[in-house]
Amino acid sequence: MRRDGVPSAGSAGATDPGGRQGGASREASDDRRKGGETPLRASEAPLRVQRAGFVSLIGRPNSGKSTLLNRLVGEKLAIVSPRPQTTRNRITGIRNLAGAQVIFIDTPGLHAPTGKLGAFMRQTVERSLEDVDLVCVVADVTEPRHPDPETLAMLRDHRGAAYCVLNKIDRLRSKARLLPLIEAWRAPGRFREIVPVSALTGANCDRLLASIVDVLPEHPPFFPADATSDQPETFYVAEMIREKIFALTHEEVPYATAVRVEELAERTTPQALYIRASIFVERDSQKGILIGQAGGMLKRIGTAARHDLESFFGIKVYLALTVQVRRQWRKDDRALREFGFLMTS
Ligand SMILES: Nc1nc2c(ncn2[C@@H]2O[C@H](COP(=O)(O)OP(=O)(O)OP(=O)(O)O)[C@@H](O)[C@H]2O)c(=O)[nH]1
Ligand SMILES: [Mg+2]
Repeated sequence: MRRDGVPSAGSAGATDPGGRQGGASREASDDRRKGGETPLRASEAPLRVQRAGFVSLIGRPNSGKSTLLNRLVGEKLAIVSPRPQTTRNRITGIRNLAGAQVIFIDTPGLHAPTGKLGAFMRQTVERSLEDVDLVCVVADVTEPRHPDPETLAMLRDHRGAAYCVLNKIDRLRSKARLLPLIEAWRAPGRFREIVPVSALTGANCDRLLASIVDVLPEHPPFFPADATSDQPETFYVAEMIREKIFALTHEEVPYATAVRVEELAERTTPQALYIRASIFVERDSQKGILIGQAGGMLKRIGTAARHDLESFFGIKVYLALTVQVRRQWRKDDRALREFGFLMTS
């Protein structure tokens, strides 16, 4: 998602109804000519099957769903933290490949919902199972329960294909430890494939992506070839600020925090992005922690977020943050709606 005029892959050239890029096929025929072969006429060119579809990533909190989404899409779209219940919304990430477009949906971790925000997060997972072509259950191999009964229960009403992704294999001391886990997830007979990966190192993620593409239906792309998400930029900005709050504050504070972007404006001379955002907490004591001594904590959050935003957008970013108290916002329908946590339908 660059704003510095650097074209993203596939942005040049029109896409025909079959999803092939004009530019790309021209290049291919130039190559053939260089190699001394007679170029194929359009009618003789082998037809590549175009696939496109939606893939949900579900699983227990902290299993690595967001890390996997970022890895499979090839861009950091979802925030990650070592603590559970980091993701609150449905996050989409689009991977465009030659002949396929995969739309991944990252979801909040499956846990017993507490309060209205918890109920929203749960509903978000349930909705993410509707109308998808594939569900990937992401399970952390270092967790004690395999298969996790709650995750299996979630799949009970889902009729479509499901894969089990055994994540964090980099943390296993020996590969032999993987075999009983594979058997445990195979036993219910629910999963078409069981794929061990490390979302962190990328190990086996290409194989996972290839087998995901295999089950997608033949369909033209749903989004333009250079799209990486369907969410507005303001959503990512708010999420990146929230990620820094997860990284720098403790206990209840990150869970009691919501971020709203009030203004996002691009100016051209010099080219920069001006962002103004509010951080909401539930109590004065939390506000004190977020601001810190002499504003030190807010400054650290702002600097860390600005750094990431600059590499995300590819241009200079000015970021102004303020902290406000909105008492009990996690129980307040109006506040929840305002911060984007109520289903619209
Ligand atoms: N060692 C290792 N750590 C990983 C791997 N994948 C994710 N992690 C770490 O696990 C933690 C949780 O990762 P997330 O991607 O935020 O997990 P999540 O499933 O999205 O969590 P929620 O949004 O809270 O449900 C982070 O500290 C990640 O760096 C992996 O393959 N190996
Ligand atoms: Mg997450």
